[in-house]
Order: sequence, then C-alpha cells, then structure tokens
Amino acid sequence: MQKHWWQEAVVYQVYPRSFQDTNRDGIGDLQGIIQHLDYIKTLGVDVIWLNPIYKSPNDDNGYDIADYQAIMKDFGTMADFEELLKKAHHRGLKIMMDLVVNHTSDEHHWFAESRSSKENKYRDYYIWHDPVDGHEPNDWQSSFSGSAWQFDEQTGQYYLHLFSKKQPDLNWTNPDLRQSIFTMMAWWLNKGVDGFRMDVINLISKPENILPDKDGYIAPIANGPHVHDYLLEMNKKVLSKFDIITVGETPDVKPYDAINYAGFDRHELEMIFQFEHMGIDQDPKLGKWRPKAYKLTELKQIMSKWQLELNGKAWNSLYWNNHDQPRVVSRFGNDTTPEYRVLSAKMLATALHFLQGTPYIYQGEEIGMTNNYDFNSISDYRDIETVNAYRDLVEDRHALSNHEFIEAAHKMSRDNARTPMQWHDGINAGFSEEGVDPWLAVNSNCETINVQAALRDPNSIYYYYQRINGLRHQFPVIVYGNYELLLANDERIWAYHRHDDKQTILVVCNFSQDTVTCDLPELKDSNREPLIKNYADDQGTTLRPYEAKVYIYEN
Ligand code: TEU
Ligand code: CA
Repeated sequence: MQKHWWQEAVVYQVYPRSFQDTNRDGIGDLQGIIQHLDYIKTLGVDVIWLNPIYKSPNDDNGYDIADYQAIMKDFGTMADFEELLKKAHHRGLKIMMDLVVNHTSDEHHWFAESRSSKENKYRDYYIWHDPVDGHEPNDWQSSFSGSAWQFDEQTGQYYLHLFSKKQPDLNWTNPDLRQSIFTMMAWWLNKGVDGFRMDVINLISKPENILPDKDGYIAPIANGPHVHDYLLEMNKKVLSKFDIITVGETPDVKPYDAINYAGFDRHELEMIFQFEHMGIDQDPKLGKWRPKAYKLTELKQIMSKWQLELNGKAWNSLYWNNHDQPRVVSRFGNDTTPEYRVLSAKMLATALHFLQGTPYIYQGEEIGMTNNYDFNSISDYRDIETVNAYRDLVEDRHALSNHEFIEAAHKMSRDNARTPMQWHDGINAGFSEEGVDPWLAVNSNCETINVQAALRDPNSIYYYYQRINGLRHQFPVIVYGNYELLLANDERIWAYHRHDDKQTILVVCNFSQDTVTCDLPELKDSNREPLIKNYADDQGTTLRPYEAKVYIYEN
C-alpha cells in the first residue's frame, strides 16, 4: 500500500466561533487560536481543521460565504490568518481550511449580479428555474426546513438552496464557475494552506432532470451524474499540484461511493466523511428530532463494514464528533456521573482511534465536554437548523410538542457542539472575559470540565488522548494494520484485532454500565500488560463499566 503523511496524521477540528475570544465581543477569533497553538500541539495532533473563517453574514455560522478571499470580520484580518498559519507551521502543525463550494451566501457579489437579470454574466453561476404551474419546480426540501426553492421577484424565477434561503446553490455545470472555484483554491494553497475539508461536496452535481417524471420520480441529489467529472477536474487543475490533505463531507454515501471518491487510484479526494454511524439513533421520518435507541451490534456492523470494504482500496476518516453532531460522551457514552463520563470518554476514544483511518478530534472532545442541558427554551438555541426545525415541527406542523422538541435538542442539536470551549472554571470558562456575553451560553459544567483541570490531572481524558496519539505515531500496525471484528454478536463489547505481518493489536471496549466477562483467549494471559487502559489495573476477562484496554503483541 502506498503511504502518505495524511494517513499517519491526527486532525484537531477548531470551530473558531467557540474556541477563544480575545477582543471582548463574545465571539471566538483567530488571535484566540494563536493563543492556544501550544495546547493543540501538546495533544499530539498534526493538522488543525478550521471551520469557515471567510467573510460571511453568518446565517449558517460561516457556511454562507460572501467573499472566499477575505476573512470574516468577527474572526479578525488576513494578517491574523497569516500569523496563525506561520505560527502553526513553526510548530509543525498543518492548517486545513473548510471549502464550501456547493453554495455561497446570497450576499456574495456573484449572487447579487446573478439575481439582477437573466442576461447577467453571473446568471448561470446559480440554479434558476421557472415556476411550474405557478409553484416551486419540485418538492425538494431544504436541510433547514421548508422548500429548497426561493422565488425571486426581480426576474420571476426560483433559485435552489439546499440549505438556508441565504445559501443559494452554485451551478457546477458552468465551466466558468468551476474555474472561478479552482482559481480561488489555488490562491489559498499558494498561501501555504495544507488542505481542504470540502462541505457537502457530493451534492455539487444535481440530477439532470429536476422535474418529476410521469411516475413522480426525481433522481437523488447526492452523488449526482457529474460529481466525479468535477472532482477529477479539480484534482487535475489544482489538488494534484500540492502535497495536501483533502476530505470530502459526503452525506448519503456507502463504501462503494467512498472508493469512487477516495480510492487510492482515483485522483479525486484523499478521504471522505461518511455518515452511516451518525444516523443509527435517528428516526427515519423525523430524523434527529425523534432520537431512537440503537444497538451496539448495529454500530459495530457499520464501522466494521467501512474498515473491511475500504481496506487496501481507499482511506477512512474516523470521527465521533464535529460541529454538526452532539457530544459523543453524551450520545454513545455516559455523562450521568463524573466517573462514568471520564471512563466512557476514554473508552470511546479507544474504540475509534485504533481503527484504520485518519482520526479527527473535535475541540472539547479531548476533555470530555458534554451536551448542554442548560438550554430549556428554543430561544436558548442559535443554530439555524435547530431554530427552523422548531418553527416547522412544533409551531407549524405540530408534529412535536415543545417539550418533545427540547428533549430531542438536548440530545441532538448542533449547538451541543458549539458551546464555548471550557478553558477554566472561572467566568465564561475563560472563553471570554468577565462582563462579555459569549455568543452562545457556556455549559455550566465548566466548573469541573475544563482544560485547566484536565492539564492538572495525570489521569485526565486529555492525557489519555495524548497517549493514544503517541501510540498512533509509534506503531505502524495502528495506522496500516488490517481489521478483524471479534465477538460480532455481543451487545455490550466491541472487540477487534488489527494486524500486519509483524504485530497484532487487540482492542476491547465495554460500551455498557455492566461488569461483564469477555472470554477472549488473549485476556486470560495474566502476563500481558495492556498498551493502554482506562482503569488503574487489569482484571483479565472481567470488564468493568466502560472498561477499555488495548494489547499489542508480536505475531
Ligand atoms: O453539513 C452538511 C450536512 O449534511 C448537514 O445537513 C448535517 O448532515 C446536519 O447538519 C447534521 O445534523 C455541512 C456543514 O457541516 C454544516 O455545518 C452546514 O450547515 C451545511 O453543510 C451547509 O453548509
Ligand atoms: Ca472575538
């Protein structure tokens, strides 16, 4: 197998808005990230993924870009960015930017031009359509509730927006638009940026026919007819000229899609984010707003499928968290007691980080930050997805009661991941100074869950992550070894092997609050000392609540 630096790397995701405020506006900024570069470096990661920092009206917290080559004023200036890039590189940290090219902000000058007249040269940078029988062209729905079509009086046509009304979709069939994007990408890469995370990149090629056929059928939006042509062109014209990391965010993909997007021989992307494991606790109809119980065997089956089907063909990304997902210790772990929170956070880190792929750590995951249960009214939330869904499901359609929605939001709202980073137990958890209201309320559990406490505690989750990152950089079998699921039908234990021609890793994780017996032969060998464990001692085949341990041995 060919080997690349990004296969051996660990990525740390910074959501700049919630990381550190340094100029008393209650909003995180680039100088705040610069202040904590040593903290990030000490964790043992290699790359920082920055969520969008470009000029934006923040209808969707920066995923609505008004100028791809200017810095959002909330976050600082281009000089601040160049200082961040320089100081990160000085520490051996790479910077991956968030590329949002399925859509722009409606305040981008391209859209202002496009909507001004049907003859404007930017008209076809976006997707316009005549009304059909006086209505929207089809029944596509926005991810943020309501129709995905917005009528524009000025030219009497609808424009497509798969997300908010202020995020019009770009028309990738237009070669001029594609070239504008490629030119912008090269501009950032020539500045020294080390790669891109590509927002919903598998949505950029829309179905040929957006009107329903005689049976009312319209092809799905994801993985459209020309998406690979566009990515091959992007790779040929831009990506292939740099030694960078790329990861496509691709909702609704299966392993065979991923092999097409990120196959070692495909010359498109290096890896993708798949979402199958992020959907197991969501209702098929109401999605995250009606969370449902999941089985560990289902989670193991999905993760094992991705390990086995990509092995040798394409590279996996590995994540539990990001700015769109609830905090994993609250979702798949147990945050009901301090002991179980620490144990289950370490167990979840163990289960994920010994898999084959590039791991992504989301800010705060490394100190076991939890969902925010302080929010008890929709007015406490800021996320457009959450607020729009409330209006749609509670106020308009009465599909859920206020209480049911808030309960679901406590579990699944994107704002759970976006509360300010908890630096210490003082005012605003050190995210912003006293007397400054953070843009989103700080989680009240910052008194006990914060970086300062973590750095003082040798048994903290932070140092556990640091050790895991060290092991990944030490043992090639953790990066490149083959995967083999063990105890497939066990509903409480996820156990697996990783092996190469020299060594074997055994990973054993108890996802339950029960003390269980795990009859794996290797656990009966009392002389074997775990490579890492989340309890002080090792009781062989007895696994205590949320116990995790890893062994390595020569074949
Ligand atoms: O998210 C794309 C996406 O699929 C989201 O709808 C995600 O699945 C959902 O939020 C999970 O609940 C990307 C960005 O990560 C997200 O922050 C943006 O809001 C979205 O694209 C539009 O740019
Ligand atoms: Ca600020």
